[in-house]
Amino acid sequence: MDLILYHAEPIANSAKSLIPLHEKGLTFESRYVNLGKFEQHEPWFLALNPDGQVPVLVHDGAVVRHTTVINEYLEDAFPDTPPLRPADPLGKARMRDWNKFVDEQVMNHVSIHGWNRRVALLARQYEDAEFDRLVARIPLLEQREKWKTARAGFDPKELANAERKVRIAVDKAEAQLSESPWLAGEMFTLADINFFSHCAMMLTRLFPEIGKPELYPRLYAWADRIRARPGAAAALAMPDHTDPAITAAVEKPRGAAAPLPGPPPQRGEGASG
Ligand SMILES: N[C@@H](CCC(=O)N[C@@H](CS)C(=O)NCC(=O)O)C(=O)O
Repeated sequence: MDLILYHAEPIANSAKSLIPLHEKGLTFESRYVNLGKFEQHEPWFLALNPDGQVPVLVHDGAVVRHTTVINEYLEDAFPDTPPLRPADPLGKARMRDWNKFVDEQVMNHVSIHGWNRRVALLARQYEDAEFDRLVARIPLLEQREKWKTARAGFDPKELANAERKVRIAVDKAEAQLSESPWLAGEMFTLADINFFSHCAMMLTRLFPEIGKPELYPRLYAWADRIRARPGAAAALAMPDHTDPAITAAVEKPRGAAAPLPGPPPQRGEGASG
């Protein structure tokens, strides 16, 4: 097999590269990396990605890292497959404008809520000494600190600030979708995949005050259109190996014993990057 993707559950960064592979109809070998078991920090994986993060693409033996780079690489390397990037310079610029926004101003703010909900449970599975041993192997200082904070609990002020940033991003997407059917214009692109994977697909579960279809009707209709696409649906249906007890705990709406208004979490909202 000349195309391999190392990835975790189909959400966040892993969904972001699994969706293009499926949308483009590319045959690839899926190699699952269990983040809950810290496999991404084992020496064999660090040889592929010294950052110790998924996903990683290997094409004919060459390693490609970072989702936005991987996704554009697929556009360049497989020009005869269905495009997910506009052909014209302005269309490309609009797509990259959204990708830059998601990568720099959305992803991390959603992520700390995901870590607060899910990764915290993974981190608390371990005794202190074993956790310290696992964390000591993490190559990126920031990720080391993030795992420690997930175990100890994030600062409520930091969580509130992140939620504020997410609301700004969701407002921006809703406004854009009143002007065009997709974020970068008339075409479904990598920008839609990016915002969906890093924000929209877990909005209801992580941010019950924001994630309501009545507040963001265009965004919810857009997300439904993405979920209905055969390629995206196939990517989102890829196996979820999360411990069922953790999934059950994670899928409870945040801070609520009783269900909150809004639709039930969609499939694939359970895990997090
Ligand atoms: N810049 C990287 C970020 C990748 C990333 O943050 N991956 C997460 C999964 S969503 C991960 O591997 N987390 C595990 C860890 O950091 O230990 C990309 O775009 O691929």
